Amino acid sequence: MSEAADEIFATLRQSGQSGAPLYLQLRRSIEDAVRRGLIGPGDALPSERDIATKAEISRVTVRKAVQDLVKGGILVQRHGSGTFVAPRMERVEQSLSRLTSFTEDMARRGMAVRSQWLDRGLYAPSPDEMMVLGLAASELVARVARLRIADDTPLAIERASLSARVLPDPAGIGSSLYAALEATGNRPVRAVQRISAANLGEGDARLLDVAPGAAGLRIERISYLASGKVIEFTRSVYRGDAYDFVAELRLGITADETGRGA
Ligand code: 16G
Repeated sequence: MSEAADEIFATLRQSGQSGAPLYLQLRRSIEDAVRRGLIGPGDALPSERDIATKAEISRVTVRKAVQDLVKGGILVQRHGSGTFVAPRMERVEQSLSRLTSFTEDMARRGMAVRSQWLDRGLYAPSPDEMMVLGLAASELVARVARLRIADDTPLAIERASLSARVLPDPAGIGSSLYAALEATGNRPVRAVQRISAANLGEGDARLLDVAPGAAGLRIERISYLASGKVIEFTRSVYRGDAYDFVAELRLGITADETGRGA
C-alpha cells in the first residue's frame, strides 16, 4: 500500500494548485487510486495522521474526505482496525415472480450461505403478529431472526414470525426455514411482498457492515399455504448496494379484451 499511498499524495500535491477545497482534492485522489486499481478491495488506508503528514494537510481535512468516501461506499471503517477500500460487491438479482428461499437463491448462484442467529424462540405475539398470523393473545409465536451471509458478505437481516403450532421448536430449523417447513408439509406456495426504501439505522448497519444511514430495502413478506392460510410473516432489511429485485411485466390482456370474457 505504501507505494500506492505515495502516488495518491503525489497526485494530491500536483493538484494542489487547482483551487478546489483540499478535502475534495484528497477525496478525488483516493477515488482515482481505487478506480485505477492502485489500491484494491480490502487494502488498508494509512492512518489519518500519516495521510495528513504526507499530504501536508490537517487531520480534520483528511477525516472529512474519508468520511465522504465511507458514505459513498468507496471505503469502509472497522472499529479498532482502521479504514479499508470497500470489497467489490457483485449485485444479486432476485426475481420477484418466484417464491424461493434465501438458501435456494444463493445456491443457484454458487454462493456459500451461512446465517448468524440473532434470535430464535417462542414469545407472546405482538399485535402485528396476531393480526397477520391470525393468532389469539393466548397463543405463542415462533420467531427466527438471522443475519444472512453469502460468500462472507452479510446481505440481509430477516426476522420471521410463524405460529408456534407450525414451528414449535424454532431452534431446530437447521440452515433453511423453508426446508424445515417443507419437511412438515408447511412450505408456502404463494407470498405477497412489500418493498420500501429505508436508510439503515446504526444497529442494522453494523450487522450488514455498511455505514449508518446507508441505503437499504425493507421487505415484508406474508406467505400462504395452498389452503390460503398465512404461514409466515417476515420482516427483512436487505443491503441496497447488493440487491436488485427484478420484476417481469407483461401486457395485461383481460378476459374481456380477448373476447372470451365471462
Ligand atoms: C427469503 C424470504 C424470507 C424467507 C427466507 C427463507 C425474501 C425477502 N425473504 O429470504 O421470507 O423466510 O427466504 O430462507 O425473499 P431459508 O429457507 O434459506 O431459511
